[in-house]
Amino acid sequence: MKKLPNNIPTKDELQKMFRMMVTIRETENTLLASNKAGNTPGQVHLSNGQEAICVGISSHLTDEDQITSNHRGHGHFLAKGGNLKAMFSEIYGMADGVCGGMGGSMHVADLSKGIVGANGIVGGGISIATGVAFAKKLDGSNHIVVTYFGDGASNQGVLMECLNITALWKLPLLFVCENNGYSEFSPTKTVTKGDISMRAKPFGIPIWQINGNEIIEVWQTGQEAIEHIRSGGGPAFIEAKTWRQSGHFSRENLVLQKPYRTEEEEKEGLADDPIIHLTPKIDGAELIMKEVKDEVERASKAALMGTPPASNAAKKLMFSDTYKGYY
Ligand SMILES: Cc1ncc(C[n+]2csc(CCOP(=O)(O)OP(=O)(O)O)c2C)c(N)n1
Repeated sequence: MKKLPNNIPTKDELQKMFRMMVTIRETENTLLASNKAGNTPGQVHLSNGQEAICVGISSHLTDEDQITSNHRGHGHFLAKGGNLKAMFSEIYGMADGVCGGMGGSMHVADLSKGIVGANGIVGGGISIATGVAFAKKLDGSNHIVVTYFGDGASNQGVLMECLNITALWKLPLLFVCENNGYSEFSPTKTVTKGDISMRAKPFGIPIWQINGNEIIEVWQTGQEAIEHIRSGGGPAFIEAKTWRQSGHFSRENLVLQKPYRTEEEEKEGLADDPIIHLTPKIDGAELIMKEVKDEVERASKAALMGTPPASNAAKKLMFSDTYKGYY
């Protein structure tokens, strides 16, 4: 296990990261309200409480670096530079969404920003990232790939396969496990044995286990891990402990027969909030929060004014020209 580094972000960097964390939180809250109002086709998986992880990591990435994400991917998308209004439009199923309104919440992607995509198949993003990292290695660039996945996904066999090959071929991949305490409705400790990060140990991959609710810790570790990868050292693994404030999906309370976490747990979890931790360090935090609230509200309202894709758009948007003639 690597020791925590002690470099620190500048005041400006901290403020930028605070703004992004608040943007993600406000976006998720708006999506929950939109979901209740019937404006999202299907459910949404919200990342409230987990914002510091993708924001801290993304602050070391460029558009040429790429990420893969999971079903809880709105924050990953925004932190990597994805467009807010285009994401709302996508989740509302509108033609001007970032994927033409065809992908929805679990498939937000924007290749121009290095966002290879969210993914509804648990663990699916890990293997896609491994392929992308292989391509980067073949290109000879020093750009890297980050794959975000949950503690539940770490029990998928594909993680072992990808740890093995990325270590053997020294691929430029940062594994980021967002350990938020639950896999759907199962507390992690009831389905997962041992320290997740230790799964990378037999492959000789450097490991950091951090508090994912402390942005400075995430930023510091992200910088060190990414430097290791960019300098050709091969993959790195960060396990960031956090707590999922929202339900597994937006309106789980409508289908759950009994709660899977106690009131005490909820109270403790909500108090350990990455935005609450960071706020005292930010000058003008209140103003930033207000500006962000207005910006998010405007983006959501503008997205709702869009129109759904035409019915014949499915063929054009879902199949590449390579397969012309097959459909
Ligand atoms: C291959 C596969 N198995 C099962 C599911 C159903 N499923 C959706 S989310 C989820 C839990 C994932 O937990 P975790 O990886 O910890 O992510 P979190 O939801 O906590 O962010 C499961 C089992 C799925 N989508 N894909």
